[in-house]
Amino acid sequence: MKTRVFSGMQPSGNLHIGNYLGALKNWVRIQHDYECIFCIVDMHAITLPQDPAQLRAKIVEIAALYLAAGIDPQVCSIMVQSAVPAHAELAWMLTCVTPVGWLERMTQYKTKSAKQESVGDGVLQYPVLMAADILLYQAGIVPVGEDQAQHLELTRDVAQRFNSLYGDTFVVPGTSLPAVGARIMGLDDPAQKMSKSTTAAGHAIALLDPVDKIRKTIMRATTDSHPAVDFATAGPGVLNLLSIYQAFSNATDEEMERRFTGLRYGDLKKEVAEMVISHIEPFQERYRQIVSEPGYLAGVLRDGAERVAPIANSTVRVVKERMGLYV
Ligand code: AQP
Repeated sequence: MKTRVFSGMQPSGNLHIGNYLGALKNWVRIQHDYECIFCIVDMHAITLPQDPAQLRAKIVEIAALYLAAGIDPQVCSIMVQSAVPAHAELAWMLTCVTPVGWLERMTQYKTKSAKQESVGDGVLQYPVLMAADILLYQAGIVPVGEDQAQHLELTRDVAQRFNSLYGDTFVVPGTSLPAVGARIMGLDDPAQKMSKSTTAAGHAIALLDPVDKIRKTIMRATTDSHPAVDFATAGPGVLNLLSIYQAFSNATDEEMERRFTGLRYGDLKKEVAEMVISHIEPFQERYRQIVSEPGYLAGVLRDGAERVAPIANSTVRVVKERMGLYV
């Protein structure tokens, strides 16, 4: 039997090249080697305020982006989190075995709660819901970007705690980070992770940005005061541009050094822009075709949910039995 893979994205904004290089590209690469479930985690998105109509539209957009990136719905299950109620059921049961201190230590909780006057409980519980998503399917591998590594560590802790309290129940999952592109930084500020929720101009390249905008954003990216690429002394902005190029092109470290050493920053940016655009243009063309058939997309999401629901329901049943709930 193939190892099961689970991962997801929040429909909380415009997917950017960080989401693609950190996660989606990896999903496409491994989809034939494992039994994959790729989710649109809408219940995670509502941990922060969302406009309902916009959220509904984003769910469909993200599903179309998964397909445009090359996820094959014949091989993988693509589904929306809220379409399978077992996610919420298991999340509650796991909440009851998770110490609050574990959640308060999460970096994402600290960052997101610092930006708000009043912090919703969902922001704190976010990683428990993520643990439920993964453990529900007994996933062995979870391909994510580096920012989610801490949440995955927590998922393992929750699984181990449950297993030790109630007997072996959950597979303890492993993380899978890409070798290059696990943490793409903001183009305006290479000290900050590229993020959907940062709306500053020049920060991110969205997968659906027009080509002209992509070129402009890259040409204006923050670099450093050196004139040309030197791998030994390059600052974070230049390293970020080089990572973007390398992750899109799959070039080796040696190829990167040969191609870019001594190149002036303006020329580096031109090459990065062309590399990104050469991938994004056909991607956007596929996206347009996919959204022109909304019935097809709805069918993909319905099939995905129908395929995974029996696995999820059977895990919930076992967990209820182990915890002594009424089944
Ligand atoms: N900058 C990044 N570089 C590499 N990978 C990244 N990911 C996110 N940002 C980067 C990975 O993309 C997947 C989907 O993430 P998510 O939708 O759960 O959102 P997130 O991790 O909270 O990241 P965002 O895009 O910055 O969204 P907001 O601003 O809404 O929080 C994950 O695998 C993530 O690691």
